[in-house]
Amino acid sequence: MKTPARVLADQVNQIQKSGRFSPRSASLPTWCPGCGYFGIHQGLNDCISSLEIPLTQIVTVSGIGCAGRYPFFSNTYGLHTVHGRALPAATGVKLGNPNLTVFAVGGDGDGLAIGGGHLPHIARRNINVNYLLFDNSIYGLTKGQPSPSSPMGTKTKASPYGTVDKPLNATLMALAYGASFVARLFAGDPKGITEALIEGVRNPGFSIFHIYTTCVTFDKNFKTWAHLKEWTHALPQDYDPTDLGRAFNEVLKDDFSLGVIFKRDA
Ligand SMILES: Cc1ncc(C[n+]2csc(CCOP(=O)(O)OP(=O)(O)O)c2C)c(N)n1
Repeated sequence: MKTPARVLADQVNQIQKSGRFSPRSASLPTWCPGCGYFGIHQGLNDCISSLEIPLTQIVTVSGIGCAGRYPFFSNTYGLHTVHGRALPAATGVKLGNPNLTVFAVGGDGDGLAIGGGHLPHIARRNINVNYLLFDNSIYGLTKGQPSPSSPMGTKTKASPYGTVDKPLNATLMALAYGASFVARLFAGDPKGITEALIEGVRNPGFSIFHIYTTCVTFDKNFKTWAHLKEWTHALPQDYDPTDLGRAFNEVLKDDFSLGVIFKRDA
């Protein structure tokens, strides 16, 4: 009798042999119904399909969390590593085989708390990894504690009187650390995610995609779908993403303008 893993592997092989090019895994995502991560999944899958990179040439690397489960739901090679270590693991993959297209994925807890020390270094080394930061401002997998990007006053079971710390701004940090490509996006706009990803994957060097998303289960008040839809909007029409000074000014004055914030050819 075939093991479940064998059945799955056979299905994936069949899809690949049939010439159908789908980055969607045979395993369906286990995220909660309504989770913002479905929009990101759609955006990344459409990017991979449009770029027509063979699935065998792509590796998706994650840490731990609901976002960390991502590699299971993608028909690329994948590494589900330990909490906060997606970026160093992705660096190793890319250095081991520079021909691969490498995506690192993870939540705001994974990337800004326990793994926060890795972002400056992958940026200053300018490793050609594409990092999707799923920012729902909450620790989803461990049932809703506040994260370093939670707005002040966020009430959770672990912060019943509201958080008192100022949130980190991942877009601003990425600019300060010298990332070559910085985009700020919204899970409710998968098309926008796809477009930015295509541009970022083509741009050499480290690319970060800071994606606002929501945790429908543990955040009923702060970064909800309704609020994110109301707050987010496009960058100004005359915006020039090659001007680093303008990028800093934009991000300091507006938390919710979306698009390619900065890019350089490096
Ligand atoms: C070393 C270590 N510390 C703590 C944990 C517990 N833990 C698992 S996931 C997680 C936070 C996940 O939050 P986030 O990265 O924002 O991802 P999300 O679940 O929201 O996608 C924590 C603290 C762990 N697995 N390993």
